Parts: sequence; structure tokens; C-alpha cells
Amino acid sequence: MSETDTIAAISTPLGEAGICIVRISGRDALNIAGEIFHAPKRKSIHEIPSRTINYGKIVDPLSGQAVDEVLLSVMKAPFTYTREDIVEINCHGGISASKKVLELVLEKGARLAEPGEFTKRAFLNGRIDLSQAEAVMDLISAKTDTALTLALSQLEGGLSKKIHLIMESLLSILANIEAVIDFPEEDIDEITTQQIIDTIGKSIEDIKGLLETSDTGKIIKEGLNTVIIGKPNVGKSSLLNALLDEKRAIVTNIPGTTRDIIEEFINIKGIPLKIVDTAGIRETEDIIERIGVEKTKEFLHKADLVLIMLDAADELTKEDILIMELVNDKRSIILINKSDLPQKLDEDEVYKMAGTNPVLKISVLENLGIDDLKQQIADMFFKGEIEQKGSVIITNIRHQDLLKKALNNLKDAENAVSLGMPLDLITIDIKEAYYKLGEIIGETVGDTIIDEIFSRFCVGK
Ligand SMILES: Nc1nc2c(ncn2[C@@H]2O[C@H](COP(=O)(O)OP(=O)(O)OP(=O)(O)O)[C@@H](O)[C@H]2O)c(=O)[nH]1
Ligand SMILES: [Mg+2]
Repeated sequence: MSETDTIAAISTPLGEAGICIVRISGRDALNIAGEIFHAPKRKSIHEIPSRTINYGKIVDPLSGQAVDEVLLSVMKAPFTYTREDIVEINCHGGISASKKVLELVLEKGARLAEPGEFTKRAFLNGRIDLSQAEAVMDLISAKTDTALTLALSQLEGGLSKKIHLIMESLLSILANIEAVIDFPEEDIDEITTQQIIDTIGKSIEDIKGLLETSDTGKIIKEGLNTVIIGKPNVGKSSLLNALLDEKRAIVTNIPGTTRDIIEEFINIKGIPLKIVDTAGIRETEDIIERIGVEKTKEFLHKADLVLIMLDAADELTKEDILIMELVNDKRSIILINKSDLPQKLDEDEVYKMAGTNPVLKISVLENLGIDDLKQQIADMFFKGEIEQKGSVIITNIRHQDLLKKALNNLKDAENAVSLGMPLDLITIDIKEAYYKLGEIIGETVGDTIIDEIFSRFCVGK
């Protein structure tokens, strides 16, 4: 597929709406739009100044019939999203008006754009790098303010800058080594070796620093997998409803009310939580309940956080102990619910079992301690780190994977230096790390990967 042809697509969601935008990008964008756009006083589209929006009509040249009344913007290369000429036609937002306009544009010689093709051109034409292009997709799909802030910072080049810095220092080592290999008689060997060790060490630290943010990044992007677990009737569904602020799950005083897993998304202090209410766990002969327990175990396996619920008005039972053992090494918060009732639960015993996990006394019924719980979750997973503006957080698994590979290459190089291996062997690992980092920003990446990344975009972006 040629990257020089002119592409077009509807860039807004299809459906009934106030306006709909048909976007055209490429060499012939103006000519194509010019053939169907009638401006008042028959002004030619080529006389329209760049970056202006203009009133007119779209007319089918064959029938001479007006199709829609529109506003048309002209953006001339190179200062555009794709670095090519762009025309955007704001037509009425019904499916038929926008489809008709697009059809005319295609008839006049544009090709229907592939998913993500506008952004792909922005990348191929050097306006943004690959990590910035990926940020565009994150921006579109961001579900919380935090995710939005991070996507924007990546789009503005926050990550790219860090990657460039590491790549530059690796390049400087490579240059140093070349010098030593080319001029072995010069006495630069010793200084260079130390410099190499220092620079590799510094790069390793930088990459580790980035990798450390990726857990946070994953949570911001995909949500913190949270499971509420406890024996029947402790108030798990009540808690889900309280956090959601709606009556989502059925709550009754009959133990065993929740039979199936209920999954919901909530936003707690900027953190998206994928929260799961489970069936109460007890030793049972009931086949349905047994399946429920098995399912709960599956969800536990994937959980980032487990909320273990205990009943303040009951003694610690065999089931409670079983549950705490089941959760085992997961990060968890122990909630002593129904603290509005006279207490029978032995708190000391609970604290002993909890170990380093926090214990909170709450009453879902009286809305006590729910805010503390939210704060606790935020503290456990973020410690205010996303508040710092401009901080770079790895949210993309592709980036994480490449950083890990680059890290391993550099560790190999570090080993090789300390073992006194020949310098030209060390360059192999350093070059490999350099290429892996380059793949993040798209400098050293193959077409297949590029195509794969952009195919995940929506049409019109
Ligand atoms: N006193 C008191 N009652 C509560 C509290 N939280 C929940 N309950 C009551 O406990 C009963 C059980 O609540 P649910 O939320 O259905 O409990 P569950 O853990 O989901 O129960 P299962 O789905 O059967 O496992 C209901 O009658 C709730 O109103 C609380 O903080 N204090
Ligand atoms: Mg329930």
C-alpha cells in the first residue's frame, strides 16, 4: 500500500449526532475536496487560507444536488497532524449525510483509510515517534483522569526523552570502544574501561527505574484487579454496592445470596478498580456453591488486591481461617465489617493472622470507614507518585518487554566487562540494548510491528 496516496475516513463515531467529521489527508486532499465543495461566491478551495474554517455546501457533481451544508477546514502541509495536506469536512451527524460525503470523497479519488492510518502517517512522516503514536491510542481509550494525564505526558514526549538519553549514552560508549579498537596504541584503554562500566551502570539504573513504574502503569491502564472475599453473609455485596454507590448486587440476610461472580469498574481516587464480588466461601456439599468457590479461586489468582471481610459480630470461624490461608501471599486488606454491632471477634487473633497487611474496622451499613478504605487502597498502590506532574510511567506492555530485554543485554555487557572480555564482544550486547530501546520509539523497528500496532487503532484516527 502506497503511503503517498490520499486517504479519507469518518473520524467521529457513527450515529445520530450534531456533527460528523470526514477527514482527508494526502497530496490530493484539496483537489478532491475542491471538486465537491461549493463556497459562497464560488471561491476556489485553493484560495482558502490554511487553518481556517469555511462555510459552504457539498454538492454531488454528477447530479448537481446539494448533499449537506458544511463547515470545511483546510490545513496545509507541513504543519498538520499527518504533515500532509488535510481537509476536514464538518457535516451533519446523521449516518446518511456523513456516508454520502465520504462516498463522494472516495469517488473523487481518495482511498478509505486503514485503522490508525492518519496517526501512522504522522509517525512515518516524523511528526511523532512510535511511543507517542501509541499514546494517542491510550488517550482515546483513557477511562480516568490519571490515565489521561499519563497518556498526554507520553504524547508530549516524556518517555521518548528518557529513552533518547539512555540511547545517547550507549552510543557514546560504542564510540569510545570503536576508538580503542581503532587506535590500540593510544593510552586510552584504562579510562575507557572505567567509563564503560560507569555508563552501563547508569543506563541499567535508568532502565530499572522505568521498569519499576510498570506495575503502577498496568494498574492505571487496565485497572487494579480487586476481589472481595469472605464467608457468607459478612457483607461483601453490600460493600460492592457502597463502593459503586448503587444497588448493583443483591443483598439479603440469607447466607449464600451471591451465587455468581459480579464484576464492576469503579474509580477510587483516580485509580480504576476492577472489582469482583464473590460467592461466600464455606465448606459445602452444594454443587453450585462449590463451583462458586472454584471460580473465586480463579479470580484470586489474578488479583492485585484482595479485600478479606470478617464479621465483627461473630467469632473467627474455620471458614475465616480457610479464607485467609487461601489468600496467602496476595496483597490484601482485612476488613472487620459490622463494627456497628456488639463485637465478638477476637481482634488480637485477627492482627496476628494479618501480619503486615492492614486491618480496618468498618460498617458498610452505617457507612463507617469506607473513605478510610479508599485512602488505604490509594496509599498502598500509588503513594502519590502519579501526582507528580511530568513523571514517566510505563503503561505499555510492549515497552516493558523491550526495557526488560535491553536491561538483560546491558547486564550481560556489564558482566563481560568485569570478566575482562575483549571490547568488541561487549559492543554486541550494547548494540542489542540500543536496538531494543530504539524499538520503543520506533527508530529501529520493523514494518510488521508497526503495522500490528496501528491496526489496533480505530478507523479515522
Ligand atoms: N449490622 C450490619 N449489617 C450489615 C453490614 N453490612 C452488611 N450487613 C447486612 O448483612 C447481610 C448480608 O449482606 P450481604 O452484603 O448480602 O453479604 P454477602 O457477604 O454478600 O453474603 P453472600 O452473598 O450470601 O455471601 C445483609 O442483611 C446486610 O444488610 C454492617 O456493616 N452492619
Ligand atoms: Mg453477596
